[in-house]
Amino acid sequence: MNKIIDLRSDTVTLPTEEMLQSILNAKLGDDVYQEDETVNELQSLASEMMGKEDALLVTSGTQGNLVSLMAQTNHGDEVILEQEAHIYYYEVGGLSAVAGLVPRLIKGIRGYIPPEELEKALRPKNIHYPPTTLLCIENTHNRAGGTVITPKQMKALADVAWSHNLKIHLDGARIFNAAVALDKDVKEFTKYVDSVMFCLSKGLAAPIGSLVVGSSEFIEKARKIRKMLGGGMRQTGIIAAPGIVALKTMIPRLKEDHENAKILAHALVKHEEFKIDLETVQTNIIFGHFVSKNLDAYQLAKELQKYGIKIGAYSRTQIRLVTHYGITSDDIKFVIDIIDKILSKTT
Ligand code: TLP
Repeated sequence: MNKIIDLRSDTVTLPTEEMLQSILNAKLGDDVYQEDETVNELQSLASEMMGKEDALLVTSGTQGNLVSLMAQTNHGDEVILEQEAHIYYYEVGGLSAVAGLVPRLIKGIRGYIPPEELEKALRPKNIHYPPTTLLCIENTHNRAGGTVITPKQMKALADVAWSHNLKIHLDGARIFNAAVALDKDVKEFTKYVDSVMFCLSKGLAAPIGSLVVGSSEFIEKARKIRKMLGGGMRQTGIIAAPGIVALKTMIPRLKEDHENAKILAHALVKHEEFKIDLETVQTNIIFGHFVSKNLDAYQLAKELQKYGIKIGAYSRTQIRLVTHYGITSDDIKFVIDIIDKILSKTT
């Protein structure tokens, strides 16, 4: 069997040899007592890189977002999100089911809420309305196709949100992809938000874990909520050690993933069946539609599987392909050749 080329997500990345070695050498302790030296080192590194006071290791991006939302709001508050936000779309409704929040959705442009739309959505104080206390931003924006929200755009949102006393939470699962795409320090983005969640286990290839960062006061609350949600872990250094390697070694190479995604997207749109807005292919995600008389997106995914290629098919037309560590430029060439072959047979 050929190598499996798994383009369903960058969550499938496997740890590097150095990450696996780091687990064996990690200094461990009980992290509920905050005595795991490796966790403490990762949290210091994360807060320094993000330009915030403190950080907290959490099990997943979903847990990190939930913990952050709960620490930033009170039960019953209204939270503003872009219409296709991961927190709203893919996190099992935890924001309402667990955090007791009312989502207010605003349609964005390539994942970006226009500041004037945010301004319009903010209602004056009135006995009938829930208090609006939080704005969520997602960068890069997953369902918009991995699009980048620039620091200038983030500032424009922060100017509106902060002037109305809203807190801002960044779902920065892939914030390093945004930073690498614009060749900017990640702090250029994070300075316009109060809290950030970012993932170690996507493009950075660590096996497990995400971090939440923000002020010391916010992290103190977040730590308690994480415990309530069952995320108080013990010798978590075995998760933190590969996370440190991820932050120290894996960020610059995200550029390769972005180049591979562009090459692949440009090759796909040569076939009229692929409807992909190339302007959205700014990082490692290709999100679009596949429309053909003879084959739907599910069938295309099945055909590709025969050659060891996996893609995301989300509906009869909607597809997603994600490049990442482990996908080489030769793999991309192979995928392009196989798609040419399948489409020449079926059309
Ligand atoms: N996204 C996953 C799936 O849930 C869709 C993926 O394959 O892309 N924020 C953003 C923007 C994300 O894309 C994800 C994961 C998360 C949060 C949640 O992270 P995890 O999977 O660690 O809970």
